[in-house]
Amino acid sequence: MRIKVINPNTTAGMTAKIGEAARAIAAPGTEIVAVNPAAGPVSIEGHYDEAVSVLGVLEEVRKGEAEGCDGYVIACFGDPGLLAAREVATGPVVGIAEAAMHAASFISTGFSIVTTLTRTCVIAEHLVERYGMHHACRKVRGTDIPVLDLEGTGEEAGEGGGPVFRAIVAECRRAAAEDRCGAIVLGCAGMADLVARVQREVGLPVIDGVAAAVVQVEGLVRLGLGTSKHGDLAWPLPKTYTGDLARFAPAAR
Ligand code: 2AL
Repeated sequence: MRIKVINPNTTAGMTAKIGEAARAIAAPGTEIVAVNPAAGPVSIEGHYDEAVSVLGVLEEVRKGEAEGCDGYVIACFGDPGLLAAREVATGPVVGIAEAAMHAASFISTGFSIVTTLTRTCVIAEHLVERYGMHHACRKVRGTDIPVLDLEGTGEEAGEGGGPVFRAIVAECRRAAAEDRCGAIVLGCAGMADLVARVQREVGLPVIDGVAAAVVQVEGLVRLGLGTSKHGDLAWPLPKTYTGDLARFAPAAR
């Protein structure tokens, strides 16, 4: 099985880290193809970044169809372009936020999300509503860590983990003490390499959406399930797109 893991931002180091996390959890026989779009924001930290990133995500899914990919992971916690990506995919497409929240809901009655900049909290809160997780999500907590400050905070940061790692652990501990949560969801793909060490420090289940989404896609593919082409996730209607976006025009199928 071949799963394409798409980092919607264009920071190659982060894509490599996401690919490593995906490969570490993938079953033997699963090939992980980790990519980022050629153009777009270097990090996604707001509605505008997210909107601009969506075309790159869609381009990677469209290429993935030609490459024979069996499924896709959208590896940014805003799940940018999720439903549009499903329209152009044969196999399942799973976002890391939805995968992590669903995993958390299976192992706890309540979870908190620990994310990056406080301004991104509302993006996660909107997803909580959209996925029907408002009864299970106790709180979305910002750390005011910029996404690119997560680079170099894994094992390479050495004993103690460095200030960024410590700040994430401190926020997770506050969540555990104050939110009545049974699990914590990490709210950024750039935290994928921290999950085991954060869990050790915090002492309750901590979920990385990249790993959760890979396992979810593997499971759906093994079940023989792809994206439904009945109704709104059917292939986009063929039509002309004009100007710079002409290459995104859906072809007749
Ligand atoms: C993210 C993420 O997962 N990737 C990115 O660029 N921004 N999420 C976030 N909450 O900052």
